[in-house]
Amino acid sequence: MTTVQKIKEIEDEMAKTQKNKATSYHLGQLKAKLAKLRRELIAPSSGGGGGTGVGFDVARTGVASVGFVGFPSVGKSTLMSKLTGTHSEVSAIDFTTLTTVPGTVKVHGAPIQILDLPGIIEGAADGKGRGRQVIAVARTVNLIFIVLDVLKPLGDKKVVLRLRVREHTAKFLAQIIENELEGFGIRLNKKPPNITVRKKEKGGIAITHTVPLTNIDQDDIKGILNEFKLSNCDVAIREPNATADDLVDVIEGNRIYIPAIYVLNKIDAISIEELDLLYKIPMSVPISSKEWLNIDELIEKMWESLDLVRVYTKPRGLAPDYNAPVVLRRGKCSVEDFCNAIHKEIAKQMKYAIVWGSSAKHARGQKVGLEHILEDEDVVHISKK
Ligand SMILES: Nc1nc2c(ncn2[C@@H]2O[C@H](COP(=O)(O)OP(=O)(O)OP(=O)(O)O)[C@@H](O)[C@H]2O)c(=O)[nH]1
Ligand SMILES: [Mg+2]
Repeated sequence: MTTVQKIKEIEDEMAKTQKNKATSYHLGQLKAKLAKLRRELIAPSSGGGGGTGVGFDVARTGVASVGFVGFPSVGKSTLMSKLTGTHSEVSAIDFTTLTTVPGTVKVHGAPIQILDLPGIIEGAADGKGRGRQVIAVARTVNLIFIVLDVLKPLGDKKVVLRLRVREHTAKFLAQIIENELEGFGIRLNKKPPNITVRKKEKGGIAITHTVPLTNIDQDDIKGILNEFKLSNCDVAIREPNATADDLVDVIEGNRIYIPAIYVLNKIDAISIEELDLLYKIPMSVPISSKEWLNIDELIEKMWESLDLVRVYTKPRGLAPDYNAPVVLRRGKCSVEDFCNAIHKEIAKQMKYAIVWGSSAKHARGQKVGLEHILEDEDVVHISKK
């Protein structure tokens, strides 16, 4: 039996098993088994559908990257070509794009790399088409655009029906793509769960929680730990409404948490009433890449999601240079990171820095050291030894 078949079998068994006190432990075990099989699929050495991003990955430029993921012919390449000015083949035929096509767009002075990817289909994570290579590249980006075609697959439905159906279909199609990414260890618009599992030499299992356990019980937890052969460990749950999946994610540990925006494309071909409904879908931006509608909102949302920190340099006695910010990533935006982004020698030569802006304590500027954390649009002067 192939890994994909084994996964299918466990999924079927889980669907058949009603969750109650008597089955909790067993369901926990099945969840853990599923995660282990999925790990086999992600591993580069496994067969069926090719390895990871080999041949699909491209040189990385810019401070952050955005990957376009979606079914074929939804308009990913049209959007990428127009955003970046880089040519990526467009056609009405499915699977036009065959590999990663990189381009760059400048947003608020920051160069952002855009990766146009081949279309994926349901079953991609299990090795259908080039899905796994595509998703392997998606694992490495800072933001994912899930691009959807709002016209599909409702072309021939009656108008009245279409109105309500569009909203549901868009959500449904988004879910299929999301499942494929999840199957590959990508978690969208989520933070790592606040759960710790600490292995010990002996002493058995101790479970503590600072929040009520609403979606998981002690038996689920024990079932999962047993399947992972964790017989001596401390489990601490601080995540409100933690699920069995959250626990499995923490134990497996190779999950990647990436923000995502649902890009609902081709709104040039729908009515205003339909558009109103699409606006209700969370984390989404309706656009038309062909007619260039609402692209400004998309770029703004992209900028917010990337959460970048622009820092302006101020030479002694001169005004800050607002045209060329040093762009840093949140979580890597100390004065030291700022120095290193300019030149690796600067941090060593620095005596102190003066910072103006939201991270500074007072408006006249604050004297700080290398460890100071900068905020977006701060101005920094480096004083050398
Ligand atoms: N009406 C309309 N058609 C669009 C829009 N954007 C793209 N299209 C059309 O949709 C078709 C597919 O566009 P592509 O950009 O090649 O789609 P893709 O997602 O890159 O497709 P693959 O590379 O095969 O995955 C082309 O015929 C485009 O002209 C849009 O905003 N509105
Ligand atoms: Mg394409």
